[in-house]
Amino acid sequence: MTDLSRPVHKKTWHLAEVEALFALPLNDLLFQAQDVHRRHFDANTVQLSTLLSIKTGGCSEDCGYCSQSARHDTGVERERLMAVDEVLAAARAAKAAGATRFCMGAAWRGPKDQDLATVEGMVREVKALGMETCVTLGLLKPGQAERLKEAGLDYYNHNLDTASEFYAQVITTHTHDDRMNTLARVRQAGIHVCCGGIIGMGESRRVRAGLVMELANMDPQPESVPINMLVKVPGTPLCDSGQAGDLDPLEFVRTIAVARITMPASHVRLSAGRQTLGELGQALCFLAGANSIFYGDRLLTTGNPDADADTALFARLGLKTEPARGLDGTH
Ligand code: SAM
Ligand code: DTB
Ligand code: SF4
Repeated sequence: MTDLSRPVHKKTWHLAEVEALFALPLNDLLFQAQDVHRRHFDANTVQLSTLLSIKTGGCSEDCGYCSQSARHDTGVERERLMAVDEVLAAARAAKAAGATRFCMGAAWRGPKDQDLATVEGMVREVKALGMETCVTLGLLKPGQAERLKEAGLDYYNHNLDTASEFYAQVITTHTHDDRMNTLARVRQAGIHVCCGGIIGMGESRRVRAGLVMELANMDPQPESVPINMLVKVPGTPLCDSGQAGDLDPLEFVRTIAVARITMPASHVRLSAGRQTLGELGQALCFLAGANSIFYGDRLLTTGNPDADADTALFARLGLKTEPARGLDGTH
């Protein structure tokens, strides 16, 4: 099992190298990805995280894929920040269903200090259940990551979403550099980094390779790398404009494999899009080196396979689930 506390040093990836991986015959790419996967992980074990939207909709940002932007008319109802006891009830249910990590997401550009105090309470209580904790709250100001660390936060999710060259075509209210600054603050505070992106937004293969290259060149590499397939939500610019087009699901499988090869010790999470991929598509993603999923019948505002369907799929594939870590973050 990999030791997340040990710095993993690695090569610098160049765009042409990452593009060359994408261009391999699929069988060769999957073979390489499996080889790398088996050298770093048990190939038949998957980690389960359950998501909860603790503050929904009404976000100031204009992310072109997002159902929760106040600028997009998607029918998502705005909800205020949840109370700690409601969050705790959901975390208990997730634990009982077999999740080891509980991820709390808020539709904010970034947290206000007062709201952060409430989230700190959530982190403390979820951690006390014996679960790993993760939050995704947007951009952090100096000092906020330290407060979360102090509350017991294990992971902060903050995605690059797409390569820097394509960023402004998807989001204009903040920049790729703003995201990098928050990631540096999270790392500096000693919190594990969960950072990935979205595939299927109408980007080229070069952009997909650029995203993976940027993730793989972080030093240290993110411990967790969620790869999302765009969920097309009516009312969002990426859905309504038709810009996203239809992604070949094998291109998504390739992206997982390239992430696995370039980030050998990271958990690569098969994230949004599992309902679209279906069971054979998901099986290919596991073969390509995905070893983590979001577990539970909702992501933030959209659907996800239900727990029974996942249990049945794991049984068919002979997959086991990763046991919970100790409260100190070690195995
Ligand atoms: N507001 C915070 C932020 O932007 O970091 C946290 C929540 S935001 C919804 C978390 C991530 O969900 C985004 O960075 C994006 O990668 C993913 N996401 C949101 N909507 C999506 C969609 N329609 N399809 C796929 N992924 C999506
Ligand atoms: C991530 O990379 N994917 C998750 C989690 N991090 C927060 C969110 C997916 C959201 C999909 C669209 C929705 O349900 O609103
Ligand atoms: Fe807001 Fe996050 Fe959605 Fe962007 S992705 S609109 S920051 S909730």
